Amino acid sequence: MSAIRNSRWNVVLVTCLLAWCTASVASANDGSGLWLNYTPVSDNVRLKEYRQSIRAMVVAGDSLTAREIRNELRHGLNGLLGREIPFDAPGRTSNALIVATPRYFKAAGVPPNQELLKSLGSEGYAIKAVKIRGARTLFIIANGDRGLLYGTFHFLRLLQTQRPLGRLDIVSTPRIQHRLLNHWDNLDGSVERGYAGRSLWRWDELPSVLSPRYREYARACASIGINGTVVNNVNANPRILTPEYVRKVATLAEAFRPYGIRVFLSVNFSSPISARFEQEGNRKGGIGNLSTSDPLDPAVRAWWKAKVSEVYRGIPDFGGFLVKASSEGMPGPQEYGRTHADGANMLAEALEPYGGIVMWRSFVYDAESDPDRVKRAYKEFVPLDGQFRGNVFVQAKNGPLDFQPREPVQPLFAAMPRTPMMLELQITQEYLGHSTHLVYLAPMWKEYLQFDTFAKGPGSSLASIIDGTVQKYRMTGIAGVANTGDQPNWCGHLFAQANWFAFGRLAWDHTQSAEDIAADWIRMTFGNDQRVLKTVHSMMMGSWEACVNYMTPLGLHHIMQVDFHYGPGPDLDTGRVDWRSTYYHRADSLGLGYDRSSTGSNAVSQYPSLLREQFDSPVTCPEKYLLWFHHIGWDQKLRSRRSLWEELCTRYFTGTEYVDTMSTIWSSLERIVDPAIFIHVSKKLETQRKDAAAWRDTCLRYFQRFSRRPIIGQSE
Ligand code: GCW
Repeated sequence: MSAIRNSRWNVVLVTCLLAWCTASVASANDGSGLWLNYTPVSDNVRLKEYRQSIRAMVVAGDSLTAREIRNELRHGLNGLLGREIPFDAPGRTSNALIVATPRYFKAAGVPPNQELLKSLGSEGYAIKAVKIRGARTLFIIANGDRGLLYGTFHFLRLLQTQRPLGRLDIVSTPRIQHRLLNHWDNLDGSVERGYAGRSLWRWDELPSVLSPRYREYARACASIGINGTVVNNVNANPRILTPEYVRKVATLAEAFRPYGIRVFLSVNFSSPISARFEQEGNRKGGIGNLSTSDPLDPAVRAWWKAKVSEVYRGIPDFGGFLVKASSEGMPGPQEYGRTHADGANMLAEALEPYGGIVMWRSFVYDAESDPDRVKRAYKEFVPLDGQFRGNVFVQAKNGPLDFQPREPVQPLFAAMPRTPMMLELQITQEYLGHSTHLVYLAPMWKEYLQFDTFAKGPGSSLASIIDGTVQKYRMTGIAGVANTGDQPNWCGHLFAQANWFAFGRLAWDHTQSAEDIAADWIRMTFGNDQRVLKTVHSMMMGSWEACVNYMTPLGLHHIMQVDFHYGPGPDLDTGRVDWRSTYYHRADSLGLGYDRSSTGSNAVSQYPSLLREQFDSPVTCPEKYLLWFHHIGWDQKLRSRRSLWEELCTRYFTGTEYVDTMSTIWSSLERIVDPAIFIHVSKKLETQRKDAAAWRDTCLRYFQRFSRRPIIGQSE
């Protein structure tokens, strides 16, 4: 009897356990939905308003993009409003959401304002609440499908963030034309500086197998306004241009196309050279049959023209080439005594008939040209201004060194009035704690975008240079080095998704604030709970400054581990101190910092007047760049009235304490946020705390060898 009872109990127990497991599996949030979760609207007043306003939908047209718009609205509104909203036949104009181009509105007897349409261009949109013949209607209007797609995502965002719809009157157009992700993904599936798993592109399965992630990727990009992607690493494998790989890339392009994402490729400058050369121990081996890739050689030019036409046969809307040449061992025109302009122009000429562009990177630092690395790109490129063909961008990183936690702006941006400059930001956190540290990057990007370059006197922010306002560029562009990989949550750290999101939003409109973008991301990711919003927002907003403080305060730079770029460079246990750290920080018994003033390396001379003078004097130089431009005595007093040494200690402690605080306040959300997400973030924060403390202790103990002063453990 009892045995039977026991076995019954076991069955019940097992059933319960199974049910519990299934439920927890179903509810476990792995972050794969990104900011497009479409969870039910929690505010009942809003929910009622939305349900009343959207009784039906009309999406005009039947293009692939129109179909995706329909899918998105169906899926989004289902989730948000908890009910199926029917699609109505064209003609309906009341209590409906109408997504259509001007043709539809004309046919419905409500011709749209011509001036508005003109201002929208090919990608802009308007979202309006209007009364048509006495009935209330919401409409999204754009001149083409892509505008409608962006407008649709904006509309859904309004619902996700629970905004009122009654007086909607939004007009939005992108300030920058080319808004690209740059993937440093290799053909073997690895990702250079990638911290979220392997590449999203499964080269070995393409073109026959189509991962559902391709579509999801394009959808996520489109939702934030990104319109192009360079799918392979700038350290480009020449094989990307073989017919085999072009077919694979064409399949990706097809998956991305409905979402308005154009594909671009990084190319290797030696591509036309025969592989035979590689076999002979010459690393320049490419995929062609030539013995040179001299850009002025007619055979080389013909090779590129034929190759480009082959690419366009497979991918008719192909975007163009990104090139890293004569940089970090990559081949380039200089090997043949030619200039960057010669190289870029050869490719540009081949691409021009198809409307393709070249993005020629300025990340060069040939040691011969100057002992100070940060000066080298400017020296090589400024003399070439005006020599590039019309479809060439020069693409420069935000700072003159290399994606450091903080740098002053790359002076090249102010010095190329006749060459469209494209800005390259890094979303992947190569130098900012990989996918382990929570660092919200939008405040950093805003600092760069708002940085006054003085290109044409005061008021020449970097943003107004790259959006073409200052120099009247014929084309404009911005790129972000992607932080995506094949991990379920795409970016490794849930909070790293916010950086992908923020990059897209700023690329579309750089005037948006980092605060507003963070608030949107939090609401769209975690829901609209005020406590979560406030807590998470406060964590994010100071996280970058904290990272600067615990890694490289006061203008310090490149003192991280060689190659890995994660922890601090000095290794106190072995006593081995990498040369590069000494090179960049110049610590000695007198003080700390790299003297780039007019009496030092004179890097300040590359900045326009006013900025130059400001940076040149340690008195007027902003403290955040102090040790970037100056060698400062250990006892010199700073603005806080503390000595340099005391200030350094204070900054390191302030940075680490911020991480401790993030960790504490995150714990307060334990029962409020999804348990899986809670654990995921808690673990990351725990590691970040340890890492930040290691940064502080290693750096201070290391610098102490020079300063010979006690470490003062206090923060602000
Ligand atoms: O920051 C450095 C990285 C390299 C990268 C290079 C570049 C793709 O350490 O990994 O190579 O910059 O931007 O070309």
